[in-house]
Amino acid sequence: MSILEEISENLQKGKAKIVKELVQNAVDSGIDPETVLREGLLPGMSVIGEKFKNNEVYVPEVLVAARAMNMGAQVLKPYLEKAGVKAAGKVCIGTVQGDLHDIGKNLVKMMMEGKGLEVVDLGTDVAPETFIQTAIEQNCQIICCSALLTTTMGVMADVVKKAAEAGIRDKVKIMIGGAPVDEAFCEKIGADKYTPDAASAADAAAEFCASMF
Ligand code: B1M
Repeated sequence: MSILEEISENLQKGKAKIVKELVQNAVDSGIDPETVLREGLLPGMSVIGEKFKNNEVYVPEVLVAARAMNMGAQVLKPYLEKAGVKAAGKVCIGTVQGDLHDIGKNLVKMMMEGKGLEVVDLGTDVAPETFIQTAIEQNCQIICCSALLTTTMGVMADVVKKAAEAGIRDKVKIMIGGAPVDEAFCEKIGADKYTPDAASAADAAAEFCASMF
């Protein structure tokens, strides 16, 4: 079994300490940190997702796997930050109201920090008003919303609406992402950009900031 397969297997079992060690070993042995993320950690989480859908595992197993995923990702953080061109700008990011999923949001944050962007992390279950207030008070160029539930993705439309009501719609870009969201939804609610993964979200944010300075 390759070290990337071992990472995936142990993540699925929720063995956070082992995942952390394996991720460090993989990087030390010269495997590109982004490959460790894409071919080790993310596939492990996908298997858990499928099993969760099919009722083969339940919330506790998913939570320990999520913890292992986050610990592995933390090891990668400094390496991902070193790579890439530095950009300047400020983003506020959060998972929308009613939604507690934060693994994808944390990855997006990490990749954006890797690009040199300053990221204000509002956490999960974030009300539309909180996104707007933060963008105003902290002079953010971008509001970044994550949603993993079909029942919460609609909150993103409220963020766009509230930004217009607050008179900041032409001053901030609104980016959206998460499994149930797509390009068509982005257009429908009038957000500025949908990206399917953390790396493309970070690229798009850096481009937006570069064009706004
Ligand atoms: Co939940 N859950 N969950 N869950 N969970 C899903 C999302 C689900 C698809 C599982 C399923 O049934 N197949 C399903 C949603 C169904 C739907 O709405 N269509 C679901 C459900 C139903 C629920 C509960 C309602 C279950 C229950 O209680 N009955 C409940 C809801 C709680 C709540 O939020 N109010 C719930 C709870 C949980 C846990 C707490 C157990 C745990 C979350 C732990 C945590 O996040 N700390 C959990 C998990 C882990 C999942 C799955 C298994 C994995 C999600 C994940 O982290 N993926 C998920 C099944 C799945 O996705 N296959 C599932 C890995 C992550 C890296 O991917 O978040 O997609 P993702 O992020 C990607 C991209 O989407 C993108 O970049 C990331 C990396 O490349 N991206 C962005 C994300 N945000 C972005 C923002 C951007 C740009 C890109 O901004 C610009």
